[in-house]
Amino acid sequence: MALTTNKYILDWVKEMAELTQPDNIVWIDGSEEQLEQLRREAVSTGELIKLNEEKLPGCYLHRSAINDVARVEDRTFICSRRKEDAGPTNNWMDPDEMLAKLRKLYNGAMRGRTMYVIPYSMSVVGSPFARYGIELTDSIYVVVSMAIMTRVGKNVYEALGERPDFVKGLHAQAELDAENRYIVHFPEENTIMSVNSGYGGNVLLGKKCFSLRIASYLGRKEGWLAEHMLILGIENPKGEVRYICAAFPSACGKTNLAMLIPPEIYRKKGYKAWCVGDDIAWLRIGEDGRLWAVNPENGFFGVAPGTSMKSNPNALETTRKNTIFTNVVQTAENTVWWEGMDKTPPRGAINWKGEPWDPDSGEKGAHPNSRFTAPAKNCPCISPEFENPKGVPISSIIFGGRRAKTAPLVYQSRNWQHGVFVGSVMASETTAAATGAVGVVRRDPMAMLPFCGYNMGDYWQHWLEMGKRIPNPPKIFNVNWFRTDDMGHYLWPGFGENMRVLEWILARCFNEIDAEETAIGYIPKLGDINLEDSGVSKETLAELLNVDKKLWLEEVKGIKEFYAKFGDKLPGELKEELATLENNLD
Ligand code: GTP
Ligand code: SPV
Ligand code: MN
Repeated sequence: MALTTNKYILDWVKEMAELTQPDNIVWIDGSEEQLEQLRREAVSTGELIKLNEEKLPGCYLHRSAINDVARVEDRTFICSRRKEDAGPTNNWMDPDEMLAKLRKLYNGAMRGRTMYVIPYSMSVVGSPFARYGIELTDSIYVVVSMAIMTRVGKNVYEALGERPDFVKGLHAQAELDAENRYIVHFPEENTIMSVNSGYGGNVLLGKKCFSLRIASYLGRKEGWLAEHMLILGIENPKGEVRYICAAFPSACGKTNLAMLIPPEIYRKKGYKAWCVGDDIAWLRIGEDGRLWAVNPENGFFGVAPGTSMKSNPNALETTRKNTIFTNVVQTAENTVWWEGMDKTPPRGAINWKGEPWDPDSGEKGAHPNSRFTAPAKNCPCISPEFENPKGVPISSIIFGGRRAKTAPLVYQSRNWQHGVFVGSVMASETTAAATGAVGVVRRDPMAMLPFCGYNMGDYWQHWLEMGKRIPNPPKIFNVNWFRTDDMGHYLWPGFGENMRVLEWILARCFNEIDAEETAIGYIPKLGDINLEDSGVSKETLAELLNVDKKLWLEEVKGIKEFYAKFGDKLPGELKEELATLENNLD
């Protein structure tokens, strides 16, 4: 039975059901009873595997199809009416043409299956930040995952009333055919359509599709920002909490930084770290003239490999109950394992593909983009402000990526405009989070290349205009945890040790420390990064902070090529900043 009288929802569900022809329609109410019933059903069909209840209570394993393990950027479209509104970095097709193509793929796709109607909220229901969505799907995995990642429940219908302003999402698994897989956004219609996939990033439509691609479009219209950023609070010994946002591309360290545990020397002094979000931030200008951030999500869809008691104990702890694991190793005792969890791969286990796995074979047991879907409230360091509808005030915005060379450990921009330039020229090595080559350096402005729902040139302009409207803007920095020596070893220990860099960043934000000016911006004075007990020598720090002019002149060439794609849409301010950089390097 329908759980709403909202005519826009009822009409749309009816229309989509006529197209996809499911045998039944089930209205999701968000209750634990209904979710439990669905989990049982999914276990009975093999869609979910119940894990060891004693060791991992309430946890499940899911395996996606072997050809369906990551986001598909080449099959992701922004179908605005005008091509120029999607811009040179997005795939585009005329909306009518795309709809005709999609209708064929959806036609009868749910025959013999059930359509689930999921009402969900991004951020706390009823809060001024909250935005609502309805996702239609024929996958129980999607229903139970959305119930972790977002706020699913009947109260969404109450909050929405009879209004039409919800994001429509249609997902059908269809044949899981990679050749006909499409992740399509119609920003002007508030609509998302996903077909032929079952992988989280392509089908949990509240996440990248809504909270970044659609929300970035809304943010531009309404004067706010939707960003691919973690939100972290650092509490100092005086008990003051200062908040940062950080944008790193996929699989470049957001979840790890968001759940950071400060090194012992900091803990002893009374420093603490609080996680507000690990992937997405919605930012607005507060009445006090600062920028305020909320995390619209309710859970973490985190990278499993590399997560260990050493690298990220908080993430591991978060996944010990009520978690869905995707494409990891299933051990003989029905628990989970992945590369980098510990040094002893399990014997007699099953790999991510569901086959018996020999750790000596040289083949990986877990897929490099295997993930956990875990409730935010499980996280030991979840911030007391996590559900605060006002969000948290941001002192610093940090951009960063994976660069073996070129980018120093940290540098600060000279001002907001220069900071926008720094974000716009970010580059990073590609990872397994999207299909395609791994380890290739590409431009990924603000870590939003795959997630901006409109023309990236307009997006930069929007950033520049936001800066003019924020009386007390955050200071903008760039970090690189991934610089290597000539043997390819990381020079910086990373993870919890990144606290040492955050300390400098926050000191800069509150005008508590000097810096050294270079061609690219401000860098720390050698003595100003605390290296006590870090195992890092002053010489290594000097190498990490080195700005190699030759490499940066190469960089300028790359930036020019990239900027050229944007034609008239490239803001003049960014051209100016590029000229300044080139001058400074001479
Ligand atoms: P998405 O969920 O795809 O957006 O990724 P993310 O940005 O949250 O990345 P995550 O924190 O999951 O880290 C991805 C990979 O980078 C993991 O394998 C981590 O172990 C590794 N990593 C994270 N932080 C650091 C660091 O400071 N240094 C080094 N060397 N590796 C890191
Ligand atoms: C990312 O790729 O940045 C992720 C995972 O956070 S996904 O939901 O697949 O986008
Ligand atoms: Mn992400």
